[in-house]
Amino acid sequence: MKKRIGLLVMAYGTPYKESDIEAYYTDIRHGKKPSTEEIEDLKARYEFIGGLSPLARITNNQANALCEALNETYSDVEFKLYIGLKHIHPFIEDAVQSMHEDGITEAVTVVLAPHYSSFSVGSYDTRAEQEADKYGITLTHVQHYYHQPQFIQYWSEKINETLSQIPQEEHDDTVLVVSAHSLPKGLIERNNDPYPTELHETAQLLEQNTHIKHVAEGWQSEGNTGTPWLGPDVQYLTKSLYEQHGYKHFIYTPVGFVCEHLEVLYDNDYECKVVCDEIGANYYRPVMPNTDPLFIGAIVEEIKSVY
Ligand code: FEC
Repeated sequence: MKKRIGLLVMAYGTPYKESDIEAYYTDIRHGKKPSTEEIEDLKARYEFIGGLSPLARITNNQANALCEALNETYSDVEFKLYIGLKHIHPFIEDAVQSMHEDGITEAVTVVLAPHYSSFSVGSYDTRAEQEADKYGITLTHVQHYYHQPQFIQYWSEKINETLSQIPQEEHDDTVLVVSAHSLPKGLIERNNDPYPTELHETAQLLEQNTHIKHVAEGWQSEGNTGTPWLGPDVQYLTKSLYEQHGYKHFIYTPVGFVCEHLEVLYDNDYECKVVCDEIGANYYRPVMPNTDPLFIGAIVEEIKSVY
């Protein structure tokens, strides 16, 4: 008889329909309603990427693929999947409540984000813990998986494949931009948060495992809070790398994200591409991990190390 436990997969969440956008954005702003102009701006970005984001669909596919892989890997445990989102239903709390209703007393949690920050993964975990405490459910958290060999292998293969499209003699004129979502700088520094170090280690591992000659680290998708965020921003970085080195090819790997969604399809594929077009350089962005077996395998390995 297998032991039955919960698998709580947590992710950012995205509007399911246009009329969800305002409430979703208000939730991101901790309940403070954005201005009409900000809402219109966000709507325009969603429209630009085709109406809405593919994030909801891909999150479901990733969670199902992970649960299936875990059930194949563990002979003595049966994982039952629950999806809990940060900014839209089913919220993290809804998922924990469903576990309780199903009689689950133990669960493994994982956030669909590879690097740990107390402001990203840590805040998901805290919300899950607070709800689980009400029902006496024990949670084991995966904190990060950026260092897992299969995660690095996924991105390394994609980078080498992209490099193979660029003439060999121009590899010295090619740079890899490794990025994650920016966060407010003050918060990160005051809390000695591991987030910037984890991105740096990811960039180093990619440099060691690929044929790329030049690697730069950047931050993207920063919010508009009037305070400094982690930088350099990828757009600014693109311009300054071009001014300093005259690179002809820019390969963007937004490794802080795990699938195609607004922040990749707009902030990379539109905004960074605009800068590349301006400076006359070529823009490349390999396909995101989505449900690639190497990506799913990386999370399975990390779960095996904690549970
Ligand atoms: O495809 C989609 O529909 C949703 C894509 C999406 C992902 C995502 C991931 C992260 N965020 C993180 C932090 C912040 C902070 C603020 C913030 C604001 C937004 C807005 C949208 C949005 N984020 Fe997001 N984020 C995604 C979408 N994010 C939309 C609001 C408009 C805008 O600023 O563009 C700033 C809040 C504020 O204004 O006060 C902070 C972090 C991640 C990566 C980790 C994770 O996935 O949890 C960190 C995907």
